[in-house]
Amino acid sequence: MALRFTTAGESHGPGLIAVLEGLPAGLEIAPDDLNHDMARRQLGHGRGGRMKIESDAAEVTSGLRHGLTLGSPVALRIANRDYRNWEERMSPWPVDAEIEEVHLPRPGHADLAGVQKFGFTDVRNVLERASARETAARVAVGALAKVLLRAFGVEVRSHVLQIGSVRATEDMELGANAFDGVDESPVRCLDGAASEEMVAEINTARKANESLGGIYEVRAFGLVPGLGSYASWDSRLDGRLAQAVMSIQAMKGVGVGEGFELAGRVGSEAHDEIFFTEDRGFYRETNHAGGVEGGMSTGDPLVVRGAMKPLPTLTKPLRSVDLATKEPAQALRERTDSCTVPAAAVVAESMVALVLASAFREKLGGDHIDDAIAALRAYEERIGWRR
Ligand code: EPS
Repeated sequence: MALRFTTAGESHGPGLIAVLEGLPAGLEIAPDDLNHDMARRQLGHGRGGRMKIESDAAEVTSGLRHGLTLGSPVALRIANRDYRNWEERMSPWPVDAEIEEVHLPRPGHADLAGVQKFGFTDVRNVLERASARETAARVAVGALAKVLLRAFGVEVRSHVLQIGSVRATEDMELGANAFDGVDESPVRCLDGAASEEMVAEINTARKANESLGGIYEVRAFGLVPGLGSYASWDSRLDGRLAQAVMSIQAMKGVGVGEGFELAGRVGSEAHDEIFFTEDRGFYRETNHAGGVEGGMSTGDPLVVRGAMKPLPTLTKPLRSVDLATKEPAQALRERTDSCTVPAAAVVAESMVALVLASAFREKLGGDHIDDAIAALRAYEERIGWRR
């Protein structure tokens, strides 16, 4: 059984829904497991006015009883508090009021290709679903995946490496504990000096009606070798991670380990040599590969990076064309965030957690969490895994 999830919901509609299938029974979940990550996603310097309206919390409507999973689909609902300001414009049912259509597609957004594809005249039919508001639902199910991973001894963490032109110092050796204070940085960056420069760069960009992108990194600790498989293209762990992270709104690049940097190295400096001692079993002293070889986890920390473009909703809009008149016009001008890289890193944690949790489910099976843990112990024993 793999994990599967789907989300539904428009940004200014009544709310978001997520359904997660494939959790084993008997997994203990607390409300804070969900709401803590949902609150983390709302933070970060550079968010706009919407985050003052929303205070995300997930209502569980199925799949849990008295704090334990039932092995049935878990359904979650997150209300959009802003819906009260949009009821007529976003009503699921016909309304008497005249609703003005949006005809000014934003370059870089789903707007133009979306109306062409679905045959709409109103860009709002596209932008409401294309909006990154949807990531609140992903984080809710991702939080459940993290609870499952924790039962297997796995932690998923993230930090921001770059915002605009400011790059933090990098350290491939960072362990899980290094991330403990990361949410205290307003940009979720572990490098204090870079953190301050990032905040300043966001402030400058905001004053100039600009937006900023950046790069974040997700790491997962406590894995075992052999999650995913080399045997079929679509079971490769790195391919699945790339799709999961790339599917987050505004992503333009994903790397595993040292990713694109490896392309310019000679082979002897790109790979992680293998050693063995009775004490440690098989181990490597470097992790250029970011914990994946041949589409499988190696058991070393997983390192996945995502590159996010600057948000395409701008307070000083770019040139576009009015869909109704075909005349040149400025793109839609809307309330917006100026930088959401810190939040995107939290979303990427969730997506990575969902892929890893699914790979564990495929490998270990089990209807009850205790079956899955017993299968994990048996596997660790078989391969002599000592971490
Ligand atoms: C978003 C635009 C902004 C963001 C939104 C994503 O929303 P609004 O148009 O309501 O101001 O705040 O993000 C969220 C609502 C969220 O929860 O992250 C967009 O166009 O993608």
